[in-house]
Amino acid sequence: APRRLKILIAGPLTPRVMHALDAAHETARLWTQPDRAAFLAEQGAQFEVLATGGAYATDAALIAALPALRLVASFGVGVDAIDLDAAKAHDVAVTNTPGVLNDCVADYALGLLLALSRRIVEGDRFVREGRWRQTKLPLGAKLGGKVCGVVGMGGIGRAIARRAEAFGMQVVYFGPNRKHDLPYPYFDSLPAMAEAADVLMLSLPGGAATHHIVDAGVLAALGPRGLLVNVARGGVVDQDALIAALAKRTIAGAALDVFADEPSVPDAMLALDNVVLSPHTASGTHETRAAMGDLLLANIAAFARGDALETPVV
Ligand code: 8YV
Repeated sequence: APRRLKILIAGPLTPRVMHALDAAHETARLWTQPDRAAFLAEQGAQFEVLATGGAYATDAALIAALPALRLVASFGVGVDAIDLDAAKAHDVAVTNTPGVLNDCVADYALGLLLALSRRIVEGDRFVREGRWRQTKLPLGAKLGGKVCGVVGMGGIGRAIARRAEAFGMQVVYFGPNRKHDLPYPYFDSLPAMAEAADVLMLSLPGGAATHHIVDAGVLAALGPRGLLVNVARGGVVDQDALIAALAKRTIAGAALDVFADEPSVPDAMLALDNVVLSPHTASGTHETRAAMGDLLLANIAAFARGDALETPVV
């Protein structure tokens, strides 16, 4: 029989996931503790599992405060909020929820690109504000025939590439490795790909290795007709450089689901008319969030049975 585990829940997960954890295990909620440090000092030693998500930091201090910890099970594919070195050093396994969100995140990335290139959000405001009677919405830009540069050709990048092809775009990609099973041209330099591309679609992992990989130089290379879509992490873009590039129109526009310091969006960004803003919701469908929750629960269930984890992060 699977063991009942002592599970610490780092922050609010979906109600269904929390209900399932409460029903099968002994749980505690870290975010509701009035004194987090005192709670961890008194009770931290009992938890074997930390159930968390991309918005909650699992840093070295938290891992050190949980000496019995053996599993960090995270809701979401991105693990940049987890100190993987500290986890490894303390012999803590980490799982995430890859694969199940690829289609919805890619759908949303193309939705953001269409919203930006075809001025869909602007058009909605235009009609609501009664401007249709006086004037016309400015023209947009066609996607077909343009070059779509995918930055990070993992599961999400591949799903974006298939959709971009269906829109008649030519796909190219940048990442640490060429993928030999893909027909698309590969670039080993991001500035060189930005120069060649009309659109940059960011679908790469966040964290130290990719911090500000999209900098002022990459934006300059993308050029005055270039469009940027980010469904990855805010930290992969130098946000100040992006605001400057959008304000000076050294790129044409951006559509952003992620930001440097969520949920804060700088006033200078809010003031721009060539950016579409979205509240980190690319995976946010009933179906995908349920599948992500199921995978998180399946990893914890495998751990409780002593079986191999479903989706360990390597
Ligand atoms: C989630 C995400 O909304 O999977 C990810 O990495 O950013 C999103 O799917 C987020 O992680 C929820 O915690």
